[in-house]
Amino acid sequence: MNARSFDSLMESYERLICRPNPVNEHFYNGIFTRYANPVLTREHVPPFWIYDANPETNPFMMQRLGVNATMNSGAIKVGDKYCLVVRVEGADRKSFFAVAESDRPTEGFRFRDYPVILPDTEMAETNVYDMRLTRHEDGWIYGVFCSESKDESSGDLSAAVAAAGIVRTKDLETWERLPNLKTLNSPQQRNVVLHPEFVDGKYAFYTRPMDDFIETGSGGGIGFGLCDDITHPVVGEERILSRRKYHTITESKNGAGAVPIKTEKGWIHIAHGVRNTAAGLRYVLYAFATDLKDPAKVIAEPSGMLLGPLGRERIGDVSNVVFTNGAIADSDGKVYIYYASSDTRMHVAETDLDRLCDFVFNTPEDPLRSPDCVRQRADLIRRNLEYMKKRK
Ligand code: M1P
Repeated sequence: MNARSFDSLMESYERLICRPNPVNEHFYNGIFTRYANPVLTREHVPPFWIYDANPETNPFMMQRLGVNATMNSGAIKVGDKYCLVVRVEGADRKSFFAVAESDRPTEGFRFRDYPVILPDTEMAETNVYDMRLTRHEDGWIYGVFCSESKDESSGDLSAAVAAAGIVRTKDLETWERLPNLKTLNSPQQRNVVLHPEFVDGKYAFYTRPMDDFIETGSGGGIGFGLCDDITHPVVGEERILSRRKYHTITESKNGAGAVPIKTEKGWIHIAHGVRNTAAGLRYVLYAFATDLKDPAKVIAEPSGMLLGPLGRERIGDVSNVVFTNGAIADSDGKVYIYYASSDTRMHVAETDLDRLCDFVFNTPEDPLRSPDCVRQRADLIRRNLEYMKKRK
C-alpha cells in the first residue's frame, strides 16, 4: 500500500464537500422530499482532525485519531447559515459536538476548524451527545444534550446514568454551561428539549422520564415540565403528552426530537418512536401537534410514522434507526428535517409548513386495532373508487 499524501486527502475531502446533492427522484410520498446523498458522513470530517499532516512524523500517512460517525445533529439558522451541531463519534466511542454550516440547506456542509469546546464542569460526565438547539425568546440559543456518566452504584460495568446537560450561546462559538437539569420525579433523562417560549412565565422542557439508562420503564412517554430558573434548572411535575401505546410505533419508547415548530394551527412536534422486533429495536420519526396556548395538550396525532429508515439508511452502527434532533423552519415556509440514519450519518428531508400541517391535521388517527384499521382503509378505497367513477 502506498501512503497517500496529505494534500490528496484534502483534495478528496474538498471534492466531497462541494458535491451537489440532487433530489432522490425514486422516492415520493407527497409529504417530504428525500435527497440522494447524506448531508454529512465521517468522510466530511476534515483530514486535519484525523491525520498527522507531517510526513516526517506520519510516514505512512495513517489516521491518528479516527472518526467513526457523524449523526444526531441539532439544527438552527444563524444569519444566512444553516448550522448543524453534529454529534461526532470518535473511533474511541466518545462523542463530542462540532458545528457544520452551509449557505444551502441540503448540501455543502463544512465543519468549522475546531469542535465545540464545552465547559468541562461536570466531572463525572463521560460522554455527551444529541444536542437540541432552541432559540429562546429570552435572547439566548440554548443547547440541551445528553450528559452521560457511569452508574457508580451498580456492579455492572455498562450501567450508566443519563441527564440533560444545558449550555447557552449567542454565536455557536462561545458556550456557557449551566447546571444539568434536575427532574425531581425521574431518575434519568434523555431527549430533553427546551420549548422556545415562556409558558406561564416559566421555561418549559419536553422531557423523557426514564427509570433506567436504556429502558424507560415506568416512563409513559414524552413529558412536559416547567422550570422557574434556567440557571438552577429544576423540573417537578412532568405531564405526559405523547404516550407510548401498545402495538404502535412508540410501544417500546419515544422521545422528543426537533424543537417544536410554531404554526397558525398549533405547535408541530417531530419525535422518534421505538418498537421492538426480532431484529432489535426499530426507530422511526413521527409527528403530532399541540395547542398554541398549552403546548402540553395534544390536538392532533396522525397515525403511524412520518419517516422510517429506507434503503441504505437501514444499515449502520445501530441498524434500522432514524433519529432527529433538529429541523429548520425557513422564512419562506420550507422546513428541513435533519435526521441521522442508523447512528452513522446525517440526511435531510425537505417539506414545508403547509404540507406538515396537512399531514398532522388530516392524517387519520391510529385506531389501534387491525379490524378498525381495515375499516379506515376500506373507507378511503370506497371514496376513491366513487371519485374515480365520477370522473370517467
Ligand atoms: O441508538 C438509537 C438511539 O438511541 C437513543 O435514543 P433513546 O434514548 O430514545 O433510546 C439515543 O442514545 C440516540 O442517541 C440513539 O440514536
